[in-house]
Amino acid sequence: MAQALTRYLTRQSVETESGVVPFFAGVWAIFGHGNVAGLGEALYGVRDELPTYRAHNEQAMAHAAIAYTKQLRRHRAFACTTSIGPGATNMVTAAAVAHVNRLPVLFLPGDVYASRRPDPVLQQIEDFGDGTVTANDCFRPVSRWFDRITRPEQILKSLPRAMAVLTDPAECGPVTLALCQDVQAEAFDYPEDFFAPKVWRLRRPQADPAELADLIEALSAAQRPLIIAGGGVRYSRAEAALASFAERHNIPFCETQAGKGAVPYDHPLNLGAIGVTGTDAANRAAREADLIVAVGTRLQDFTTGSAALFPQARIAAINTAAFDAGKFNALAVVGDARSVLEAVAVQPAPAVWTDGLRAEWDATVDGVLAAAEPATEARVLGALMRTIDDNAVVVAAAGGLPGDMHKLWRTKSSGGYHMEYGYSCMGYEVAGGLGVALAEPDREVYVLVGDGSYLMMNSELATAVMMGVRMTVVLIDNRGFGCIHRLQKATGGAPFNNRLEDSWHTQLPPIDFVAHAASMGAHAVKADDIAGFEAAIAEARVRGGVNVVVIDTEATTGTSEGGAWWDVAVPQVSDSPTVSAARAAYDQKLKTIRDIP
Ligand SMILES: Cc1ncc(C[n+]2csc(CCOP(=O)(O)OP(=O)(O)O)c2C)c(N)n1
Ligand SMILES: [Mg+2]
Repeated sequence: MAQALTRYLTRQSVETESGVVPFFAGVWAIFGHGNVAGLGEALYGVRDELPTYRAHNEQAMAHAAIAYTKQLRRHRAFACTTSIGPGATNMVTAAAVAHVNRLPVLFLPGDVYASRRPDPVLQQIEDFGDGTVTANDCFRPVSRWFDRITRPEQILKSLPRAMAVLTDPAECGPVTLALCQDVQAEAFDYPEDFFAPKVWRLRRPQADPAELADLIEALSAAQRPLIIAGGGVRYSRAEAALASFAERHNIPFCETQAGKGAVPYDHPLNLGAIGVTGTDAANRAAREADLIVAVGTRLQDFTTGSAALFPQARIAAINTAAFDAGKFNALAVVGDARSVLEAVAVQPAPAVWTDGLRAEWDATVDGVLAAAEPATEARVLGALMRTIDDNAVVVAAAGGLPGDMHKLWRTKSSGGYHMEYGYSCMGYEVAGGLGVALAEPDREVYVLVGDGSYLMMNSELATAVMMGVRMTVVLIDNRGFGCIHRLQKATGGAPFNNRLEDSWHTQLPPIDFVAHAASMGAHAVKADDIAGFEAAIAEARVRGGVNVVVIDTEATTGTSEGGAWWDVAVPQVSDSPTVSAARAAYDQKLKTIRDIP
């Protein structure tokens, strides 16, 4: 069965702008007793067509798979295989990352014996009330298609279904096929045509004419329309269509984390980031807009600030997924972003209604980035922007960085801003950088990571060295979970359990990140200040390979410019006067937001 499965994977291709390419770029694998003998043996057999890569942590290898497909806008994907039990459940968080971000990854965890002969087999969790439950059931809520292969012939039905999900623009997300250990090794006479080469097409569903007509009517009536560009713009390859739509109609646009950089930052209609980490330009426009055209976005609370930022505006949502198009009682236009944007034409507005906002914010950013001392996260970003290639890719996921980068980063090329913010999963960064470097080996890749995220998951630094990729990790050390410390203070809380100094300790750990990264084979240096940082980045660019540049910043202050209110529930009852004050302010604010209809 495992041999049939791997052979099937090698026969799946996808149509891209640059021709037909194999859909699966390879398989990330950490072997154990649940997959080494079955799937492992099969992977060895197809190693020339479907390479297997060894990682150090199952979650991290899946992060690399996710970053790879995100960077290639879902055109190609990886499979990830693990042993049963801990190897499998290590991957569940990554499955959630893929699920939230609607990204195709094929998860192939080993599973218990279908025959149950050796039950309880090593690493089998036993359910007292249900013989069909295994550890892999944890994948169910984070898979778009889940199946347990308990007979070899089941893959005849399950693999085509898996491919259909992985390549469908609306259903797209992780697929989990839990492979019973004994079944992997079983023989079956599969029909030859099961292995016929198949070319998948990433379809572009057209919108219903009535929904298009509604959108045209809403656009014609709007006085102050604003477009939100989400990740769907990138997945649909609708960057040019979006810019042209905005230009044709004189409509300004702004960007979510996943949509950022679809159109370069300096496009005259680009107001930049929207939401809790948005620019003043975009957020002011959102507050005043009478029609929000949400293109390919999940309208998540933080990213778009949807409920609080534009409580009154009408929303028209263009999305391949009816699920997303129907949020906030929106005027739903279910269809591919590019197709819809190309199909719509209305009388253009005489002028852009947000004139001046963009330039004002641009000047604000200039000010934030310019100063050199002391080294803040924002100034590190400024220094990086001054030093790197216009076509470089920055990768980040959690901590203070996504907020600062969303507002301040000046993305010059599509795909130059790779932010995992659907799940904002700490530990994505280094492994994600590896995935991006594999996806686009000709672009410079910069991973931006906080000390907290780095400590949570750094193992794939060694894999990156081993695989000879080129990437530079910028490690911002503020001695703890700085952004959560600031959130704690903003909600009236006492500084507690976030910065190292505020956490229970007998001594503060003297973590030497340079020595740590160097021990895994990276070239690591510490920059003492912004000037030293710029020099270190310039050197890394010339050196190539895997570099780590560490710089200290301070955890207490974030970037105060830009931003919007975020709904973070504060206790109604507390002995602390600061918490009670924060709650009173919270209650006031709740009166102004879009309530559940
Ligand atoms: C896996 C995971 N656990 C917890 C969180 C919640 N969280 C978000 S940011 C953060 C702190 C990150 O610390 P660091 O990487 O040092 O960045 P900083 O906040 O200092 O900028 C935490 C705990 C998360 N996003 N992901
Ligand atoms: Mg930190």
